[in-house]
Amino acid sequence: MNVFPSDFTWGAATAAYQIEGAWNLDGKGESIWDRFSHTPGKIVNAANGDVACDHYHRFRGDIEIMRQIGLNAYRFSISWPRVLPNGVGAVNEKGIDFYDRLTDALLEANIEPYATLYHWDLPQALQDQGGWGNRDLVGQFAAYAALMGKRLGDRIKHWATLNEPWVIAFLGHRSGEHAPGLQDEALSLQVSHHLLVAHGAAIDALRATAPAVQAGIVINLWPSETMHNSEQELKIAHEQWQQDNAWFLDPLFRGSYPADVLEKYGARAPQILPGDMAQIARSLDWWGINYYARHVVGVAGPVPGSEYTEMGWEVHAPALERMLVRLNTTYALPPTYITENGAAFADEYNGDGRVRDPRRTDYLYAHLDAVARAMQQGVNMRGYFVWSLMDNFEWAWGYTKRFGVVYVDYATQTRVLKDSAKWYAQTITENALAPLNI
Ligand code: IFM
Repeated sequence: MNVFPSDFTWGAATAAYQIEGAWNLDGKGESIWDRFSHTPGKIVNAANGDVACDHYHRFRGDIEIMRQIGLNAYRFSISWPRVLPNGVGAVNEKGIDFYDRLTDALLEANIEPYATLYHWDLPQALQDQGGWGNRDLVGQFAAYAALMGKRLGDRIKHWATLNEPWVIAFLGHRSGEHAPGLQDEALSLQVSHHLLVAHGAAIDALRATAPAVQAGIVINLWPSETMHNSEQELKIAHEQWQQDNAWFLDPLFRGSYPADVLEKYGARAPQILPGDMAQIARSLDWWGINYYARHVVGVAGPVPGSEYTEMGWEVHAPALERMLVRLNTTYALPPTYITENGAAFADEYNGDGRVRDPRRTDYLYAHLDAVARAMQQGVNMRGYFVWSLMDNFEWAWGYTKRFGVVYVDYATQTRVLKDSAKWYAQTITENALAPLNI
């Protein structure tokens, strides 16, 4: 049985648009996800985040649930248009009040808040001026970061600038399956660069306004592994790693883009201004990895013998251990967290007070075990956040994918702890992986 350090952070994560609801209440401005989800044809079943889990009104009950699970940390995001309806300029005090109350209630419950400044809900007013393709966003994001540092930095110690820049750049601006729904590769590459520069500018802004903060970023990583280890497969896997992961990691931890990827993009490569790379490579107090699955090169369709989640993602925890060890030998890493890890399964609730989700518990067990193994090999892991605290709006998939360790009945907003939440609670209490058969 793996024992974790006594100061290990045990958390759960959510994001504003996925749970808050109250999309136009108390002065909140429109976000690109409000606009996108209200556009016919974009989201499964025409769902939207107008109400979502109604967390805006139910956050105290949700904190009570966190307490029951025994979490010592909660990762959430701040909705930029809730606090700055136009993205810049006039502050919406009622929006700040919400995050004030949430923060105070978390601290009262002895739950450490981990705030993310940007989990995809850009103010629509800024999108109307070109969104992340517009370099002005760098200064505007830094100003937003400074505001939040000033207003909440006395109580929130851990801040992440961005959540998953890969998704923002490429699902939002290349494939178009996420807001703002654009399909332009050169734009997506410029966006990825603006995101990274904005991240560095926000790190400076946070530190300038709240010197005691721990500032970091959250990156989603999908390692590419091979089926037969042939030379050809290894080459493709390497190229995928460079293009998807090193594209963000090298600038952050080395101050340069991978030369092979820049060369491949040629004229589509982003415009980089003097000083940008140093701005991106600011030292970080911590960083988070969101890990769900791996890509496997050399197999068409499912990997024989592997299990898949409702998202169609392979369940394969050993790839997490291998990736953590590899990252640790490749870069000089700051303290590292898993800021998201979890699985969607077709959970059902029959009203008897229990949601039986053994496959999720197995998934969490295997991935936490991988984290523990990586720690034994010297990786400086400080904590783990399950995705997600509760079922929520899964972006283009609407409410059809349930990732929570807490079940949400959307018709009544009833919450029910799934069996996986009970297993996680026991693991947290023991600070060691609980047996699977509880
Ligand atoms: O729901 C998302 C989250 O917003 C970002 N990371 C991946 C999760 C599951 O797709």
